[in-house]
Amino acid sequence: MKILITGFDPFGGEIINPSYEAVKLLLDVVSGAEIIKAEIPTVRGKALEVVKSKIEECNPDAVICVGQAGGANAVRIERIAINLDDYRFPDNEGNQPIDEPIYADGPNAYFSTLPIKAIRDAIIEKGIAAEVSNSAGLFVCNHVFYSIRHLCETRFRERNIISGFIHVPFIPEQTVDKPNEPSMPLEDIVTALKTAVEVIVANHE
Ligand code: PCA
Repeated sequence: MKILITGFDPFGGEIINPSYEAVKLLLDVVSGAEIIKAEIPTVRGKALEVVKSKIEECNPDAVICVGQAGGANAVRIERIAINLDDYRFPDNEGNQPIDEPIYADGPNAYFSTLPIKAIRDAIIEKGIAAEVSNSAGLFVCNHVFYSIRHLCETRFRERNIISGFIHVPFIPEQTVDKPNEPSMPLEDIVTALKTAVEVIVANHE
């Protein structure tokens, strides 16, 4: 089995993004599955281009996109992607769409095709806070999540790729200047992502 896992570059004034910091630390093989890692820009449209070309290049069986959710106190396994861009602030190239559909001809929403509750339960079992989340926001993460699910239902349909999104909290070094914000150690985030991969591999067999 081959799994593509992506993280984002820093945005919103941060100098690191825990999503890619954690993705980088995953081993290249987890439970016998080949792990392909990619960093994607926090830029509307461009982020998807990177994921799409990686899918074309590597032909994965599963795609997990990971992003930072400042303010989260648990790993959030996202359930649903919405066909809407409504950015509260500009992305890394100044794009700030307001109430614009991502695909004019797409359905209003897609569900994750990852085993979200099994992933949540397995992460909690390792002593790390995790929850199923019913909103990935309306910024670049939701944009990528929706677009990947749309591609998996259309252009890549015959490949039977499962795909979904996981949001992760800040890591402690990001909250030194914002002491009221929750954070999670990077090693726990890495363990959570590794656990998600293990569950996906176990479900695939
Ligand atoms: N989080 C943002 C975009 C990039 C990231 O890591 C979001 O939640 O939309």
